[in-house]
Amino acid sequence: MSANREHFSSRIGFILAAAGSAVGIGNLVGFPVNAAKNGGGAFLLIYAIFVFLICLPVMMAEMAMGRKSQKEPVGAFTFLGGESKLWSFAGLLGVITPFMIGVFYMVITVWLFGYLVMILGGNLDYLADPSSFGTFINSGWVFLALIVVAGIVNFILLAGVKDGIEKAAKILMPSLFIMLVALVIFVLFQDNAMAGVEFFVIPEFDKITPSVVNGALSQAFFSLSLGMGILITYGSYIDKRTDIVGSAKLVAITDTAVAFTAGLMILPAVFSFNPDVNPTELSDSSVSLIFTFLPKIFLALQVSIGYVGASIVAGAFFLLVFFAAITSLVSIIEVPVSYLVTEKKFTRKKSLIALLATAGILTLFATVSFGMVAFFTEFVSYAGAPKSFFDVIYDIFYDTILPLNGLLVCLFVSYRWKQKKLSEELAEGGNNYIGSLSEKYINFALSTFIPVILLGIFLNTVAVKFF
Ligand code: VAL
Repeated sequence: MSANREHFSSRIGFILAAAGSAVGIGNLVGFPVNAAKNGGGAFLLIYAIFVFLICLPVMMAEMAMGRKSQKEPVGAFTFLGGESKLWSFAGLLGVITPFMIGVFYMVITVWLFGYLVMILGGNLDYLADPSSFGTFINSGWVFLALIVVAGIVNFILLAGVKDGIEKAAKILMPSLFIMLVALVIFVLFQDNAMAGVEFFVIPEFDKITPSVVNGALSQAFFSLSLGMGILITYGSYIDKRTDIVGSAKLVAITDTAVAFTAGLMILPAVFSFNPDVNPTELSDSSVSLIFTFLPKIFLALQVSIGYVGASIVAGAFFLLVFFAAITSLVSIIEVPVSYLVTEKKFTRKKSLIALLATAGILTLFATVSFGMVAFFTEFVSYAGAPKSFFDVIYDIFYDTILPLNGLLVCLFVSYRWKQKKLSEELAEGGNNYIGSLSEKYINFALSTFIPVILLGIFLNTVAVKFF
């Protein structure tokens, strides 16, 4: 164990940081709408099965790789797998992926921040007009918001693992839980809220198609921060006393519970605040839902609690999503930071400057790819349509590479690092893992059907997205 590697101060610190990474824009906003539109309770069931039977073993494998090697993805794959071109490449993908996901995640976080500030400044009525979104993202304000958000992320990461990442999670996560519960209680007591709950949970098995199943697994993978090197990196910040098996279960339960609870907030709000809205108008994209649909819903609350009241509820919602986005963004950017610190012997400060100069520029390109600069707006064309710079990063790194990275982790721990060593690592922390049903299941699943499923998703996504 490397003596000078900084570690989380406690197991709870690690769990909160990992849950902070997991709980993000994906599950707070994307999940509820996906679930409601694609079979309600039936989707929830499939999603929960995927989280626990497929994602959880991958999560444990990533954490175990990080803790055993005490390194980020590139270091972990080479340290545990020896010199091999294939596995160094897998490690490299584990660093490039979060670097690129960080670019589009940053853009959305910047918009969230902009909306939050505008709502607090009394502009909810302006934002409720869906055309305001296009105006805002093409205005100079986004650059100001970008500087502030990049500043916040830098401030947290510069302070390090314990005083930065862990401390931020310890403050932001409990605040997020409190706001979420307060909003859910408020929403559920409004008239007609139960219609939204029904829309969200009543199972409709006939809506479950192969593409819904595929979407549920991708959603679960993204939501749990898998395939992005994050949990390898966070795993390298814990010591042998931390029980990975138990901690991973808690992270998965927290993430799923937050996603479910978010559904109990968003759908009833749609039904109750603005009864004129037809729920089938709900968009599949989290982005248009947050920025063009929900402000209109919140504004309708002014009839019952006044404009200031409606702005407070909307502000609380945007603050909640912003907190979730910041703890996720921090975890995404920490992977390349950790790579530069561990492999290239940069200081944290120098790593952050290097990232600001590289990822920062790509983020600028992505920011102006919504109409401001034609070159980035119509960057390339595939699948018969022009795509912006933002779209390209999203399609490649969110949709396509994540299952590939997950597949590489499964093959690596089962066939290169070997099951016995994985089991020994997962048995640390006093959990009677060796010989348990969990051990048998995890070894079997990671070496057989999980990689097959992930390969299927990867190939299917390539075919559907790019051809
Ligand atoms: N898991 C997070 C989310 O759901 C990030 C890290 C991708 O938004």
